[in-house]
Amino acid sequence: MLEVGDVNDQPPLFQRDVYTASVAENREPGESVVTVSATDKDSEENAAVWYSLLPGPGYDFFSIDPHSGEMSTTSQLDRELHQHFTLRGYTHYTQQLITVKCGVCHFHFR
Ligand SMILES: [Ca+2]
Ligand SMILES: [Ca+2]
Repeated sequence: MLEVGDVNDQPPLFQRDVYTASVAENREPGESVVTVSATDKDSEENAAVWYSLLPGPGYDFFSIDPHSGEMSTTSQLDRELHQHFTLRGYTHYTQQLITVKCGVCHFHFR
């Protein structure tokens, strides 16, 4: 029997190029914003995906979980200072860049 091993020949691909999200101002840091997702058609470790944000304006207000792709805030946002952010995300194995557009909305009292 010849065992056929998987070769890491498939790059992770995002399902979308642009994600839009909104987050309310004055929330505690750690507020979930959006979860981005890329899939890789290889097997097991060859299908691992690591997510990152590209350094740029406003990116220090957000962090991304490298495994889950969940983006969250790292500090409170003030709509009077920032009404929206445009962030770029990528995976470590491809050059594909995604755009995450995040609006900051007013807190709604309920
Ligand atoms: Ca493969
Ligand atoms: Ca792969």
